[in-house]
Amino acid sequence: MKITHVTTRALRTPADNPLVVGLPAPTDTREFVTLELGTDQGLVGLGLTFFGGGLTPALRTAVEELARLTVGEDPTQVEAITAKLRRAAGSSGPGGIFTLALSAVDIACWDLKGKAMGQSVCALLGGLRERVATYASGALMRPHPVDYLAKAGPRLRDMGFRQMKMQCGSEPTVAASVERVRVMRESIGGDIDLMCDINQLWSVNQAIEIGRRIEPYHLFWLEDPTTHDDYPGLARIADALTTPIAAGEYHYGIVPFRHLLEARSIDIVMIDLLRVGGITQWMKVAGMAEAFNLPVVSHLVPEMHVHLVAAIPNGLTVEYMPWTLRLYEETPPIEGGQLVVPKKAGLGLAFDQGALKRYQVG
Ligand code: SMN
Ligand code: MG
Repeated sequence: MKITHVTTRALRTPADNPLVVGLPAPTDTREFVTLELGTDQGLVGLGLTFFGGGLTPALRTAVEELARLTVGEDPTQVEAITAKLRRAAGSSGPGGIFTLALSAVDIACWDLKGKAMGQSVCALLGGLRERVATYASGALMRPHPVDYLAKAGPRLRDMGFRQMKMQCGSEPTVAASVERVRVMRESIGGDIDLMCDINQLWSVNQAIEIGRRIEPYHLFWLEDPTTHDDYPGLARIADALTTPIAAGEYHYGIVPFRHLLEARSIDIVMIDLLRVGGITQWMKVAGMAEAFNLPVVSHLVPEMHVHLVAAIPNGLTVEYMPWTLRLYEETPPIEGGQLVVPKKAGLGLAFDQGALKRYQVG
């Protein structure tokens, strides 16, 4: 099989959150770049990337340029393609736009590999489980006041979610942070797994102080309590608290995970498919985590991550963040609080061509 043609698009969608209703209509937007790799066998592989922000046109150009370099290549030879793209990109990697663009190409190659072999990406990668735990994300965000959280949390529970994540970190006092977690926990009861994301907003000492005071509310994990590359600082927090510390979404490529793991900075390894460099690199980090006896969780793009978390023995849960779901004809359903792994070949996804046209920019 050979790659014969390439289609990329930059998209802009409203930044709404279909997990919950009753929120004010969003005014901001989200940007995505899509990739379709066509082949001489008539198969089309799909890929996606984002995090470009205002540089999304540049990210699209990077995806287009890298994808063009794969024309004539066999998409099943993913490491050979990666090596070629790294060489071609000179020293513009390893982080930032190069890696985000590489991820789209890598994902599309894995989709093609699955389609060519008539197997799901999950099956190709190990095929351990048919469904995985998942948690509601994006509904209990930092700008939402605590009384909103107390209404939205039970709604998510009533929708069938057994796990959900809130954000904290911008409260003016320690007491307000503790109160936010207390109210959230009390609104959903003790049976639901509750995670809390700080998105690097606390100092190490703040994280330890507040972290100790919220231990009675039994968080499933505390995420990115401080700066992502303060490896010893994270280790101090992880040592001081019983609550598991999760981090990894901000790291590009595979090497920073070596530092996180060697420094014992984290208890739960969060891997972002787009920042790590795609499916090939995601699996390498999952293996590193397994060797350190640590569980792995995903970041965003649940429709793709479901294959990966389901395929590895240390896969814990998939973040169900609905940002990208409107771009497809169909996405994996949630049954009994678990995400069902698609059985169709490849990623089991098809872009909704109407949505692509509607949201395309440039
Ligand atoms: C997050 C990060 C980046 C974009 C959206 C959401 C958040 C998460 O940290 O973990 O979902
Ligand atoms: Mg996060």
